[in-house]
Amino acid sequence: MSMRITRPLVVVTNREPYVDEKTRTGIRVVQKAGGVVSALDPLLRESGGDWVAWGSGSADRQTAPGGIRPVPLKDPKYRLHRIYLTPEEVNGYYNRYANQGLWPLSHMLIERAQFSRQAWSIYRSVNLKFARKVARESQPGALVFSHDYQLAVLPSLLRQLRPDVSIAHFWHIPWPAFTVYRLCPQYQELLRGLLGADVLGFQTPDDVEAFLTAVERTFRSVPVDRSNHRIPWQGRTIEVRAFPISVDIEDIEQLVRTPRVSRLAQGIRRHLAADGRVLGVSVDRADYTKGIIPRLEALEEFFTRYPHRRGEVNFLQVVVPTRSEVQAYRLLYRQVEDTTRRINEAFGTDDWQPVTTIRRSLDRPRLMALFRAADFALVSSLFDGMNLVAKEFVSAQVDRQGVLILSETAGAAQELESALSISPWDPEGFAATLEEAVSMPPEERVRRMDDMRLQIHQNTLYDWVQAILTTLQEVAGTYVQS
Ligand code: ADQ
Repeated sequence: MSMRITRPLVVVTNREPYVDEKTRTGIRVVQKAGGVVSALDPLLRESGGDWVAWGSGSADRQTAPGGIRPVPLKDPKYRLHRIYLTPEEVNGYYNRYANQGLWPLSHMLIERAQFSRQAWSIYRSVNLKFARKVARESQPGALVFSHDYQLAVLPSLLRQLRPDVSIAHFWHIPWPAFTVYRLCPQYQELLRGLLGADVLGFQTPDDVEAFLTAVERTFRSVPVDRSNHRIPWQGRTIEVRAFPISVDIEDIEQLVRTPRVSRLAQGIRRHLAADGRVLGVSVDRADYTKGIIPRLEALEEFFTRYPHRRGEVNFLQVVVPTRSEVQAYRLLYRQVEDTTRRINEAFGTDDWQPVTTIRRSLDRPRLMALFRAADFALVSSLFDGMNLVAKEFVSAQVDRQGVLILSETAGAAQELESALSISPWDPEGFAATLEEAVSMPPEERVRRMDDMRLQIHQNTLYDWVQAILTTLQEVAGTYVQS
């Protein structure tokens, strides 16, 4: 990626881009793939800079003398600064306040949200630890690009320590309605924390509106400029904008066309779509926001209402357990297994099983081969900031015969308008849409897929980074047209 960065860049995330793990024979480097890492790692490798993150790997201290891990280890291009957290800090900051408080609240699943002053105090002190590290490592006038709900108060803490730096903070998950957001006991402190940034990025225009409303309702004397999405705050003006995150579609297209991935895709079809069977897929972290149980219930409804489809459709879901320290997540996986079993017992025959659930993380070639091979993909999130799986599926569909069924409450639905839209709360409607997908004529599939592919080509992962950093440089007064 080529873009002009006029000042030293510092990226700040909770998770680190490279985790070093001890093995019996030495050290294994685990690269954390995901939107942010895939976009910012190449940029930092090209332009140099710093990345500050929680050092969570078992060999992290070993490979980072003085807390600095060169990236790559041989022939370093940038520095990864690791912050080490005690088990109590991980629990209070990450498992409790962020994942059991802010995560469910932001997805408007309020019954799941739990807050406590003790967890808040740890959350705040870990944010301060991050802020101090960034303050120490940033060069004068640096551009700081920080991320997400784990680090909501970092921007203002950092600004107090280093008024010379410019800060963009990106919120990856939905911003809830104010009536919901206000349920968080620390909602005012969190807003003040975020308002330390110069640029605040959200996934969709709806999130931007909801955030502006929260500021207006909380600080009634602040004249929020709703038409220009600007907030005057403590002598500065904060830009609040939608920057929908995306994927590297060209890279995915190239990958799925390689002989290896093409062969893998053919193998998947031979195995799961033989004899004219239709293959549907879903891929998610085992998170209750992804609507995995409602999706399975919709499939149950589908096979009940359209009995002629029994034996014709194979549904494969790849679910990778996450956040297993939190009980709700452990319970969810068990529920997914139980529901899968129930459907298979109800409808399965000697030579056909409607649903296969695999518990694992697929590597990129296998994941993309699966997306290329599938006839339809189901994304059924209850709420979702964006949902990159939807965009990855579309990107991998170079044959343009697949159908995307997408929850209207996922951020991606605001861009991918040619997907078949469902409500995860409406099993009968969801089942009818599944039937529509399975019986869709080839020309319509191509037309819809072409529309969505064009959309992603027009806003790739690199456009996302570029838009945010350009805005930040404009605000910092350092933007130079290249
Ligand atoms: P997530 O909630 O993690 O991200 P998502 O956007 O779907 O959700 O990204 C998940 C990523 O993990 C995708 O790249 C996907 O391919 C991969 N993945 C998931 N399950 C996998 C499996 N079993 N095997 C291999 N890979 C798997 C948060 C927000 C989203 C937002 C992103 C980025 O919740 O709404 O889109 O950040 O901003």
